[in-house]
Amino acid sequence: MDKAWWKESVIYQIYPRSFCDSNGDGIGDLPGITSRLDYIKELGVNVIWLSPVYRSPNDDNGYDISDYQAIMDEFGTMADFDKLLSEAHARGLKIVMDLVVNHTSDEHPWFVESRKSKDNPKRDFYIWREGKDGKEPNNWGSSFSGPAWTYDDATGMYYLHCFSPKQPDLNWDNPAVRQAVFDMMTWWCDKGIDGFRMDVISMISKREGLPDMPTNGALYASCNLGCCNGPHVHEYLQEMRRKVLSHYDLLTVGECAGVTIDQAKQYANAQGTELNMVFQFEHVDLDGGDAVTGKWSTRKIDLVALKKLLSRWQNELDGVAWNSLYFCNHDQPRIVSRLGDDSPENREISAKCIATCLHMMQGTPYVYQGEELGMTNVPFGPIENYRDLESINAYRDLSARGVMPQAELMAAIAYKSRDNARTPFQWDDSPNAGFTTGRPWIMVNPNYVQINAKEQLGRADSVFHYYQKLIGLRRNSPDKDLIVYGRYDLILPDHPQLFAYTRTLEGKTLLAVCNLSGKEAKFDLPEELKGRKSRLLIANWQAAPAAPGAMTLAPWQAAVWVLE
Ligand code: TEU
Ligand code: CA
Repeated sequence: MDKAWWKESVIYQIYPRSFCDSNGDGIGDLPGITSRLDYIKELGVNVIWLSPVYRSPNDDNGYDISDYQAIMDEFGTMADFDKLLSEAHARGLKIVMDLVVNHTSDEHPWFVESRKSKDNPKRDFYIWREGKDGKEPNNWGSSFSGPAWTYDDATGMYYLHCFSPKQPDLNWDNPAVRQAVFDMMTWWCDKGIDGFRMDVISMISKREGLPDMPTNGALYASCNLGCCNGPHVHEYLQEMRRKVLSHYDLLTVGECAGVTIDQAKQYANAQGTELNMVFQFEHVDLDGGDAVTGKWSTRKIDLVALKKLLSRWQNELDGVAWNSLYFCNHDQPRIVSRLGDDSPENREISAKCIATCLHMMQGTPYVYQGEELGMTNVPFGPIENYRDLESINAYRDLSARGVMPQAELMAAIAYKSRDNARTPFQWDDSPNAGFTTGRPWIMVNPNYVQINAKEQLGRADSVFHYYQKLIGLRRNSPDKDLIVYGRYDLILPDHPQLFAYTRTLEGKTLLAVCNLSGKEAKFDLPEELKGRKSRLLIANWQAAPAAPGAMTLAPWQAAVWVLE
């Protein structure tokens, strides 16, 4: 068991645009974040991950960067960033930056140059190809609808963009691109930041020859097929490790679309030649549609499938790599509305149940802003109320092509839109949830009157205080090593309601039992765990027994015991 601070950390993700607005323009900003550091500290996490704060035309809310070494005007200045960093450090909070280097904005000076002429020195910073028979160079599609290629008049060629046309993909096969990225990373490290979350880093090495890929009946082949886990990705990450990461003590997590367990063992290998850990997508893809509808479906996650999948990640990475633990981020709908029950009766207990299930696993947990309050999906209504380009493009594309009935499409967008995670943080019950004194850039969830931080801070049994307790157990309690490093074993693999598992370390066993269903569930202690001295670690109901035994769990009940 190799110990590391990043294995013992809990990370809080901030989506700056929606966290706290300090100047009334309706957009969250850096001074707003700084003003709320005490809140984050109180939750008990030790690391903050900031979604991108760099200069950006905001086609994709900062994931389209036009200057990596400047702050987005709406978020403040570099002086505001330096203040945030030093105020965070003063509180023992580390700051991890988002690193978006699979692509830049089309307004980045590199691309502005690159598109000018075929012999421009920056031409090969991006991926340019001639059309084929008057059409795109291959059949790849963008993750945000339409083709992954856009024709550029200036030179009569196409450039590749796995995301929006305003996010051209960098050409990582060009050593000058790699060096420019490494220099930029070094500049941030020298500033004193504490790590990187690397956006779609699994996509930087494209398949040799950019071949057509299978469409599986869709209009285009998913560009993931041509870009994820490509031929040189590990080589480039090892170079990044040698040239940048190895010189600092950082937390690194790669967002790895399309990553398999076997690939993750390499990306997050225990020898430390690449990244600390990855974000995998298999569990959040469990409720997707087919190749044509993509993620747009209202299907629910099958619990048995979820258990088997997460357990495989737990077991296979043990000792050879390291897991990240997440259900929520700025791209995912709210987990209480997805896996739990967001009705007034069950919202809090189901949010706590899901949190228990995730936080007692092996890996580094990530909490996305508002998750710690049990914030829910949002009743957006008509498409005009959405802001996310993925949702808006999907609406246009799928409705134009009549892929599914209109009502079904709107239901799928309401259920899955990334905007569900992006409405303003609910601070209190004052107008606009205390997020801004102005007009918020995206609607506020009307349930802020009931669900807000102020109310929860003042109530001992709130979701906030439950997260605080879970995080405290992992960060500083006598059972910390067991929670962070213990071996994971799933029990009752086929039980349709209970997600139950043990964690074992040096003769101590932790038992987590979570009823992830809206019905009562019967549990019996497995023979091999009987007869041991036990104590209750945490539970989401008052009368949880001090020792586990045969019992009936009410809907959404969860408890954790330690058996000595
Ligand atoms: O997301 C990458 C990614 O895989 C997403 O396209 C994901 O599949 C989708 O959001 C699910 O609906 C990263 C960022 O997290 C996302 O916010 C960016 O839009 C994207 O990269 C492009 O930078
Ligand atoms: Ca502002």
